[in-house]
Amino acid sequence: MTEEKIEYIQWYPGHMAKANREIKEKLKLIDVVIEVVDARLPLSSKNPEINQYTWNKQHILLLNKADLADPDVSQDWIDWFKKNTDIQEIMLYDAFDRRHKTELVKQIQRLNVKNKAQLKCMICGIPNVGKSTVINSLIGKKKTQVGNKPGVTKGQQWLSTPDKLMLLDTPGILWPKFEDPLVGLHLAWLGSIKDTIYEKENIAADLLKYLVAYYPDELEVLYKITLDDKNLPEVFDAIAKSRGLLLRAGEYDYTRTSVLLLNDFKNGRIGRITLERP
Ligand SMILES: Nc1nc2c(ncn2[C@@H]2O[C@H](COP(=O)(O)OP(=O)(O)OP(=O)(O)O)[C@@H](O)[C@H]2O)c(=O)[nH]1
Ligand SMILES: [Mg+2]
Repeated sequence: MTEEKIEYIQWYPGHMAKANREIKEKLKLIDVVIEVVDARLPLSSKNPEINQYTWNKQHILLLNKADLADPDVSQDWIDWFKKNTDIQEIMLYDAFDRRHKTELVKQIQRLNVKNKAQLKCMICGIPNVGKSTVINSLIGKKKTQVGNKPGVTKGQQWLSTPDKLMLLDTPGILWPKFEDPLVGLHLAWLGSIKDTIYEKENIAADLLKYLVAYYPDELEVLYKITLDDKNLPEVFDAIAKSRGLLLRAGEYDYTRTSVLLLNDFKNGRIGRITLERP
């Protein structure tokens, strides 16, 4: 069995089961659950198990990284969540925009129906959606460790904000089984599962297929290529050629081209893109 195969089977690792247990232990203290998803894939990045934590809590859903998502589709998602869930507050969020922070504090305080002196909020979600960055935005300082890869936060941590909130940062958690196999692929695009679980070339090819269909102009501009009626391998070649990613004369380096495409997407360089529609 290859190493990748083993990792695939063990992709719901022991530390996530532990993180899940620790979240359940803290729930009785919590007033507000702030669930964070990635606005570029709001449904795939939403852990269905979090509903078990929120039924008797105030619940806020943040579609974070909204600055990287397609604004038109984001609005459709807000409408969809309002119609199809009973979550109290649903917000587009950019953790680096202070206006969003001000609005979020206002919404949290609006949910303080019992007029508590200090509200306790738990921030949870899958890995790499920006939970710790959201906390830093609410504090106004870099108090938690962040990074664009899964599993940066290893344990829970309480932090207080100038607005008298107590925030609990939690490690990203996934759920043990994806009903839809596409979800695993989507989470690899977001960097929410380790990118060694799938072959990079396969993840990149599926991403490229989506981008060619929905965001052709962005691809043409970033990579200085023309799509015309090129098929997928030809588009790959064109990107490799444009970026000079060659193995030897006349032979393109698909691994480096795949890594380039995945990183450009993860870091928002391709443009404002949403990979899932309601
Ligand atoms: N563009 C953009 N990037 C963001 C935003 N929020 C977070 N990020 C970036 O996303 C990456 C992950 O952020 P973290 O806060 O570490 O994510 P996390 O959910 O705490 O991740 P784990 O602790 O690994 O579960 C970092 O590179 C952040 O800078 C946002 O609103 N917009
Ligand atoms: Mg974190």
